[in-house]
Amino acid sequence: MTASSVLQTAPTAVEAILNRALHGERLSTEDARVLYYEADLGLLASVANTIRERLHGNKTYFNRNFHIEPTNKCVFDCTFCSYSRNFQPNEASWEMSKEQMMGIVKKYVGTDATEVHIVGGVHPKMSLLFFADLVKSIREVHPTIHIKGFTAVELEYMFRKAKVTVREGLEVLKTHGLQSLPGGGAEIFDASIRNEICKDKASAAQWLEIHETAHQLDMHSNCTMLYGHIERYEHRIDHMNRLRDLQDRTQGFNCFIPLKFRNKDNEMSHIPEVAIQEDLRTYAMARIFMDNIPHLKAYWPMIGRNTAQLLLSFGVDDLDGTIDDSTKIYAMAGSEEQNPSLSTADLVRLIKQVNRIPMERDSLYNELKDYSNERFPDEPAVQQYN
Ligand code: V47
Ligand code: SF4
Repeated sequence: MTASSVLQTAPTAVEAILNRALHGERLSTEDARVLYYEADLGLLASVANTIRERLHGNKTYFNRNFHIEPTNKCVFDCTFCSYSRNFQPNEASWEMSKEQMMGIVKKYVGTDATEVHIVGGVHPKMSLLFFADLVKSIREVHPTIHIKGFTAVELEYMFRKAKVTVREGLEVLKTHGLQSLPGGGAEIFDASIRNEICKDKASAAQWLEIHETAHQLDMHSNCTMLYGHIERYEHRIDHMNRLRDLQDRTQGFNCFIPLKFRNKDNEMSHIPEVAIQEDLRTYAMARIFMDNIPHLKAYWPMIGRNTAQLLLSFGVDDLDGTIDDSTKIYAMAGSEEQNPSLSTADLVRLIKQVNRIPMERDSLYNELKDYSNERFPDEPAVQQYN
């Protein structure tokens, strides 16, 4: 039975809204509120999956990437963050030199990795010129790797310290080789929530301005939402609505990544993590409401590989990448993924196991390779039931 045939039998308010979504109509924030509070999870899943399959069929995207995390020292003090260490002695912190970071890059020259993702704490000594020079050196050593780097929070601080405008700062980084921006730092845009969880860093307006300017400079970016802490559904809807509005103007977002709040070792550890049903609902709502952002990503190092696999039936079409054990952010926040690394064979198996087509992509979602018929020497048999 399809989602549309279920909906024809009992047109309640929820079903009427879902029917409109299935007919390609844009949902209002009030529609989203009704769905979030009242819709049956099974129905939301069915509609989100129908939309996902209309957009991408059975394809599930992944890429081959590695992370560089230059430092975990940070001038900010977000209450949800388990990763940052301030500048007190004896804190478990690191700070990488340019040479150390280039050492990581050199390891990947000649490999199949297509993207480096640079993200870290906000360190006062790591300036715009430091990062422009780093990006330039990466480009020289590895001319084909796509460089995705720096959250809007890192950029806002760097540009402010360098006394340049957002446009000038982005132009400097772009000229040196930066190609796109990751989606971090968005958290929840609502001012009252932001004031509670990350009051001293880039505001919602600054985050949105940096991404809008990047899009105007032909740089693509991702967007995120940190959910499952002190925010309510209304705040999530407002957040997604602001991203949807910006996307209407620029079409520059590649994907949306809902990030589940993890509660280990941070100032919000007393807040329990939400149940898996809440994760499924949030992703399905995102697929239904964000009608102009092409991809929905489940970032498996944060949500865990099993939930990520399940989310492929709730609107998700992208699992990020192989990562190669090079990120610490989520392990430190309590994710079940303590050493996040999946080989390409693992990732392909994860996708095939739920009858989807594993499709390697580049950073801009150009398709690189369909793995449907690929057999790895050590690939375990995939049991399929339909
Ligand atoms: O902005 C920090 C989040 C983000 C916690 O663009 C936490 O492809 C949950 O944005 N629980 C940074 N989340 C990472 C990020 C990202 C990751 C992967 C891919 C991409 C992409 C972007 O991590 C922060 C914040 O929202 N975060 N602490 C925590 N305790
Ligand atoms: Fe710093 Fe980012 Fe952690 Fe906030 S989330 S404290 S900006 S590293």
